[in-house]
Amino acid sequence: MATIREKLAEKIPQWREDIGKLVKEHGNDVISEVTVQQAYGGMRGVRCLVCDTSYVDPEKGLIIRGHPISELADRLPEEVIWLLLTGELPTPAERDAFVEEMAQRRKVPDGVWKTLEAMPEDSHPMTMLSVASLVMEKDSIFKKKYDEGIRKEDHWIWTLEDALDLMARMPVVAAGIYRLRYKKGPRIPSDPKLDMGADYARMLGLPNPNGELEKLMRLYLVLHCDHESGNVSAFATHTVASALSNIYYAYSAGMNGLAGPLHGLANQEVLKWIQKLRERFGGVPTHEQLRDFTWETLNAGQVIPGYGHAVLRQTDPRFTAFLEFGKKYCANDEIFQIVARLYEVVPDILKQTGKVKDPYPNVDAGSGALLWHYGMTEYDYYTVIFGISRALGVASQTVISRAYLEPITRPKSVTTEWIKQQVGAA
Ligand code: CMX
Repeated sequence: MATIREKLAEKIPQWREDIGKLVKEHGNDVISEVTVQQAYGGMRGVRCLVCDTSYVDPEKGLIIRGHPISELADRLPEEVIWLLLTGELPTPAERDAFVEEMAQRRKVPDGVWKTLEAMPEDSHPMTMLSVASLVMEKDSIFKKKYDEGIRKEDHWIWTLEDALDLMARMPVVAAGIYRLRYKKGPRIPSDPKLDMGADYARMLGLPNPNGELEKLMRLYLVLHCDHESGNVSAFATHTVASALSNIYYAYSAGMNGLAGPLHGLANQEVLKWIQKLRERFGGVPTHEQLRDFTWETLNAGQVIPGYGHAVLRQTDPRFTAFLEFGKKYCANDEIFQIVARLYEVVPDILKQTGKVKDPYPNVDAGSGALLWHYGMTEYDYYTVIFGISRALGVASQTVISRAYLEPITRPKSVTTEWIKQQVGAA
């Protein structure tokens, strides 16, 4: 039975050969063009990145290495890591050994806790997460090996070591942040006998009725793990790592992007918005009240958090997976009922605006309601869980980029004057 490193060592030469041949034979073929609108419009739709860990189909949503995300909802996060990295699901024996390997990697250096404890008490938990990653940077194995002098062909090996350490440690760090930031008492140590999701749920110290919180955390870690490479957190991670900065620097950069309200912070914004709704109407509002509130938000020039997407054009299957979980385990919860009712109201309204390209819910629309149900009411923490899940994807993408021997990212910018001349504008 192969370890993940052996598995990759077996596959990478073939991947390199395939890509080398593709670039040699088709290097000058055009796969995308760039319009003036795209240059000013966040490069939306420009095909200029390669990501083999996952793909987002506008109609079907996230597909990980050929598997629609809905098919992976019952898998362990560790199985999904294996899939992201190798392109295959592990055999049961490979899975069990890998779960054990990842558990052994959960050791968080003491300096992380000391630094987090020294931060201002009202620091945002995402700032704490990003800082924790930077604190671990000094022990990067890739950095050490690079300083000693290693061949470019071998960069992926030490990047993999860092990537697996990062993925394994971040849930421990995140649980520690939760306990510290919200004064929940001492940290609960990791239990190496548990898988990543169950261990994280346990370290939070929240009630876990019938094992439901641990099921939710596994689901959470799987659903947010990757979303191809053009989103802000993945692209930021990719760009920083392309300078051969180690994974801790790169992931921290990605998390700083995830902390934006148009990206990962939207799950916190959803709960904030729902709280306002609840306060205004008391209990679960009627459809009419929800319509009024949605229009009021739009007319105030604000976005409806949890709705819309730069790539998707249908209900996000990750939202559907959370909705199904909620229907099964917390159908009577008021916040969950509001989320479900908003889904019946908001898309029609966003369509009426005539400008929103994707009027449907994204992953952030439903995730917070479930966390709230299980007692995690500190909604400014929610993006942290998104972040530790996203470590799985962005760290895997970094390993693959190094396996592909990708160079430093450096697109060309142009000036407005240049564009005017180019298109013959006055
Ligand atoms: N509510 C109100 N207006 C919205 C909207 C929403 N949920 N989604 C898009 N729009 C507006 C845009 O602001 C834009 O308006 P202007 O032309 O006045 O600037 C217009 O519709 C067109 O935007 P778009 O092409 O449909 O969407 P973008 O690709 O530019 O942006 C996104 C995508 C996600 C930033 C946007 O839909 C949004 O702000 N959604 C709310 C925040 C959110 O849920 N973010 C989480 C996304 C998932 C994630 O990354 O975690």
